[in-house]
Amino acid sequence: PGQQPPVLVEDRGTHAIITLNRPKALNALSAELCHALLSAVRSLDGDPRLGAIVITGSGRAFAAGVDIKELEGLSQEQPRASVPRLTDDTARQVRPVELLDGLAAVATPLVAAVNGYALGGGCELALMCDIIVAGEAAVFGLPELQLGVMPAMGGTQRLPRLVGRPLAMDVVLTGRRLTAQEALAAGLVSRVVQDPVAVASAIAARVASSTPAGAAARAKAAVRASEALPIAEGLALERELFYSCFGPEQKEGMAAFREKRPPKFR
Ligand code: CO8
Repeated sequence: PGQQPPVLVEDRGTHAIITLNRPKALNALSAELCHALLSAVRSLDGDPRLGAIVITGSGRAFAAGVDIKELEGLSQEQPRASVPRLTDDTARQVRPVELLDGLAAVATPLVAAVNGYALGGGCELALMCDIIVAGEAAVFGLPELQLGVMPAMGGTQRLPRLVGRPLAMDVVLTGRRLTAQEALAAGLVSRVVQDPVAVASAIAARVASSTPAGAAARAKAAVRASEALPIAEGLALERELFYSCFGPEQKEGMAAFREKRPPKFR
């Protein structure tokens, strides 16, 4: 553990910004960093004031992957970890990088602001987020094969669902890196901008100010479910989640429309 905290958390009132903070190691995902990141996201997820969480990296990387120095010590005999609930006791006993699978269960929308290298586990971390905003210098890639292993934080499953098999296979097998513009054209990111943190932050603030937490969480869950469910099941889930919106948020949203005033959700 260094002197610097591995992640920095900034609470902006309506949203929060988490900055991966190992710039000298290009924010490589060490055990300590993974643990701090998931703890931070989980505690922010429980805060009703916060409408979205931005994740970014300090310096010239978003994250250049899992910390290779720590990965080197793994072996085939490592127990397969089930994804645990994060209590401090259990968390420290599980391979930390697998803890990040827990990000999939976070209800608050996650916005990745990819400022530079997003490679290997760093790219896969971005793929776990709900919206990805890239800076012009962003670089995406899955170079795990060049290390004698393969992507294992969702890259082989999420990338083809987002960009299609041909490009995903090209990226996985060749280690080819995608520029921000290529990532945009492929549908991997939704915007390429000069200042990704500022834009991600504006997106987060907009989500927070214009949407109620319950409806945002349901809509996020429904969109995410489209990656896993056959369409008939997805449509049934969507309808069920729609009706579960009818309550205080819907009453306020529709009353505000009728009274020609902005809704007050948070
Ligand atoms: N792990 C540890 N340290 C890293 C990593 C990393 N992934 N990436 C960069 N660093 C360190 C370098 O070692 C270097 O440290 P030092 O100054 O002490 O030598 C420092 O960061 C700066 O890096 P470079 O000097 O290499 O900077 P360059 O600008 O020359 O190159 C690159 C930048 C191209 C990004 C280069 O650093 C690089 O190729 N990094 C590795 C990228 C990579 O292979 N990532 C994949 C890692 S494996 C992975 O993510 C597995 C995911 C699945 C795991 C599932 C587990 C269950």
